[in-house]
Amino acid sequence: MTLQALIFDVDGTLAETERDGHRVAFNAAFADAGLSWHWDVALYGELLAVTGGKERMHHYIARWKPDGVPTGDIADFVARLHAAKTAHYVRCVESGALRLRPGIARLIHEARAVGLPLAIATTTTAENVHALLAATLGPDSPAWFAAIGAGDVVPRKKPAPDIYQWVLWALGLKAADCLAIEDSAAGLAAARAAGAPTVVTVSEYTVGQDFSGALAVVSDLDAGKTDLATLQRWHADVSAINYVEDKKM
Ligand code: XBP
Ligand code: MG
Repeated sequence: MTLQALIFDVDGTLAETERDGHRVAFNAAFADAGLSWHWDVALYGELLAVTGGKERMHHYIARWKPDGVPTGDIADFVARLHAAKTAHYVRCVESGALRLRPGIARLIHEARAVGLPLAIATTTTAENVHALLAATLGPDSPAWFAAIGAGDVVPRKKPAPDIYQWVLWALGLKAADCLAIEDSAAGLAAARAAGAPTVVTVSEYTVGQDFSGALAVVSDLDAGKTDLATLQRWHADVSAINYVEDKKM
C-alpha cells in the first residue's frame, strides 16, 4: 500500500519544546500570578506523564497540593493560568529560541516536493503549533499541512487515539495508509490505538520509554539518513501486517 500522508506530533518531535519552552512558560505564568510554584527540569519530566498543559496543572494541584489554589472554580483558575502560559510560550517561540530537530525540515520539504500530504496530531494548543511552524519554516508553512489537529479539538488527549482519529477524519484517509512520527510512549500509544504505523524519534524527556509496537525507533531523522524513501520502504513493509491486524479487530 502506498504511503498517503505523514502525520507529525509536535512537542519533542518537530522540536525539543518541553524543557526550555513549555516548562519555562509554565514557570513564568506561575510567577506572574504570584504563585511560588516552580517546575524544575526533573519534576517537569515526571509531570510529562500527564499530557496537555491544563491536565498537567490539575494533576500537579491534586498530587502536590501547592499553595495558592483558590477554593472556588479550579477549572477557571487553571484555564487562566494556561492562557498566560500560552502567551509566554508563543513569545518564546517567536523570539527564535526553539529550532526544528535534525531532519524535520528536510523531510517536510521532501514530502512537499512530491505532493505527499502533511498533517499534525498534537495535544498542545493550536496557537503554539502555528507559532512554531511560522517561526521555524516561515509564515506560510501552517498552510502546508492538510490538517492540524491540536489541543482541545478532541476531549481526550494522548495516549487516547482521539486526536489521530480526528486528523484521519479530516484527511479522509485510513490509518494504515499514513505514517505517524512521534517521540513518546504516550504519542506512540495514541497513534497505534488509531491504527497508524509509527516511527519514533526519541527526545530528551522520552529516552528509556517503552516503544514496542513502533515501526522503527531512531534517535532523530538524520540518524541513518531517515529520508522519505526510507519511511516509504518501512511503511510498505508493514502495511500487510497492519491490514491483517485491522481485519482481526
Ligand atoms: C505534549 C504535551 C503538551 C505540552 C504543553 O505531548 O503534553 O501538553 O507539554 O502544551 P505530545 P499545552 O507531544 O504527546 O502531543 O500547554 O498547550 O497543552
Ligand atoms: Mg511529543
